[in-house]
Amino acid sequence: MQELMNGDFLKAVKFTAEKLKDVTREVYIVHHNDADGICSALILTIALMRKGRDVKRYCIEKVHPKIIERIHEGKEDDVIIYTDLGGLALDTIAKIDGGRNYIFLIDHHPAVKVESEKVVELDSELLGISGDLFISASSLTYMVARGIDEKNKDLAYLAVIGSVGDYHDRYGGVLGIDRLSLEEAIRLGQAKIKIEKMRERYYIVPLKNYASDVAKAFTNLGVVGYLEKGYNIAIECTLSGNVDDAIEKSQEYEKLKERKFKEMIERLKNGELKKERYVQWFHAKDDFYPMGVKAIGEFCQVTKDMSFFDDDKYVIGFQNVYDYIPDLGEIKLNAVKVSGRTPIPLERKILNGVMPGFDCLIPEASKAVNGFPDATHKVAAATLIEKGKEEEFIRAFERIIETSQCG
Ligand SMILES: [Mn+2]
Repeated sequence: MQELMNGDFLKAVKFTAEKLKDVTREVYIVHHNDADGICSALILTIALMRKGRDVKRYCIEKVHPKIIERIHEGKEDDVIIYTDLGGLALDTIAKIDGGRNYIFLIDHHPAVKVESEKVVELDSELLGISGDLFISASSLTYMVARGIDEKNKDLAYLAVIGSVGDYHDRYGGVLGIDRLSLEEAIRLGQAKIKIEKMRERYYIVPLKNYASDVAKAFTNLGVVGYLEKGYNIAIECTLSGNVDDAIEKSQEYEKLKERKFKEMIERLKNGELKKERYVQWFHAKDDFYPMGVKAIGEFCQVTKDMSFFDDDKYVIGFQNVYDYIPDLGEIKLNAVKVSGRTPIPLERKILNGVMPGFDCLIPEASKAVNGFPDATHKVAAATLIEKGKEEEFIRAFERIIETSQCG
């Protein structure tokens, strides 16, 4: 598989693996709560377990300075690996750590470059491989695991599940390095390709289920069951080789989500949706529990074109960030997650340049209330603001449109 990859990438993978190979320190894995993050954590956990290392994991939704502080607090000369998140925050992570520990980043998201003796940064985007399509965090950790020990090649099926979890099969099948993980899994008899409606589906032999079903279940457990540590069910079931229980539990969470979303829709129809001149907004407060803050974005996405929303107004949803991280305990974040979406007619106006996009509106409105813009695209965006500043945020948002500050 090596002759197909660029030299710098392979070198960086090898370097990371060499550094992890004979580690004798305490190892902590910080990972994202979706299927790709869960599979990345699994691959690293198993690879290090096989080296006789016991690892501790922290599953988080987002990197936030207060969360980083808590993770690094009291640790000295330990190894802390961030995977499937952290790329853009690596400078903050390194700064908060202050050189006390060895930090590894194994990520496929855009990242800032950090040069430090105690930081090992393996980010596919920085090495010219698109993490959006050609390599999942799981495929990347899989390459590292193989570098740690050749016998870890039998973790290929986990890389396939992670890749499918990030929808890297959206053009009909997985591509690039994800494809190499898949081919390895096929060679080892772990995966079989089935063509269904012009698309590939991957049957994962050791787990007796399709990758897409396992991935969906893992993301559900991690996201909908976040505050109840649903991700641990995914991890334990995979380690025991029986994911049927994980799939069943995830279906319960799926039902819970549907019920919560339905209740919220009713409330919005019954007057909880506030309409301003350009914006229509609502606050889910703590009512999506135990779902993490991804819930508000998903809710806006699935409801934005329903008839109770005006089709020419921006949709803004707020959800309280819990002051509690399941693996870390209480952390006073005092924050609210803001999600923005647009009904299709407004989306067209934005894409035609008639109305400003969230890519300008959200960062600008966040700035007005000292928020942290997160992911901002033209027609979908998210940010974190301080609790209590919701109305001020909406006023700033309206004002920015009114004064054509965003064109
Ligand atoms: Mn990912």
